[in-house]
Amino acid sequence: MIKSMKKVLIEGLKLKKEEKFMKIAIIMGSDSDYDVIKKSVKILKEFEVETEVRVISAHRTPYKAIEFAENAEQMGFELIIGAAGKAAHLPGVLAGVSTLPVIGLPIKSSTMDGLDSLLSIVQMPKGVPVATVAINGAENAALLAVQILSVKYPELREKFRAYKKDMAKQVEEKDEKIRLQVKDK
Ligand code: C2R
Repeated sequence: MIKSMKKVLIEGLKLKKEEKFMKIAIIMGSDSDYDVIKKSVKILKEFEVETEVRVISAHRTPYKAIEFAENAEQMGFELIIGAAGKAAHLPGVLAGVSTLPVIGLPIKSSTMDGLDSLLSIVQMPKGVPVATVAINGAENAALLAVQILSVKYPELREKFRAYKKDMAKQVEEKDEKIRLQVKDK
């Protein structure tokens, strides 16, 4: 009896811990986008943000896209990154249905160098914002997601602060290196 009560308690605690966990979804229009997306996944892993990656297309699987967007919040997601190339309507459709913040990541996958995706994602009509990053800007999509979630999770803000510090340190090291190189010539 006591043993089973303990089990329930532990299960409950686990659930509570999981509930607290930051969780985002990366929805890409095709698996051919994954080469770019994996850079977002890497960063989100570094920040220990739980990330689910799915292939769902507003064009090829429209009902699934709508169903996902309708249920995303209930599934525990707090933010969606929508990544697509060509006529990239996916992030806009997700943002049209869900109230979660949507980051749009234009993928360079056509003969138009990704400008088609960028314009399809960034030129949203008022009322349905999609926070669009650069063409193939997978790292910034992940970092922006971290920054948005850090409003709720202070530990993420601290990690992001450390990330920025480390980035500045790297630039300073490069500056020092190039100055020495030029001086030696
Ligand atoms: P394939 O390589 O599968 O032919 O896809 C994908 O994101 C991909 O970059 C080519 C490109 O089509 C994009 N795609 C969209 C959508 N679904 C797929 N833009 C959409 O619903 O917006």
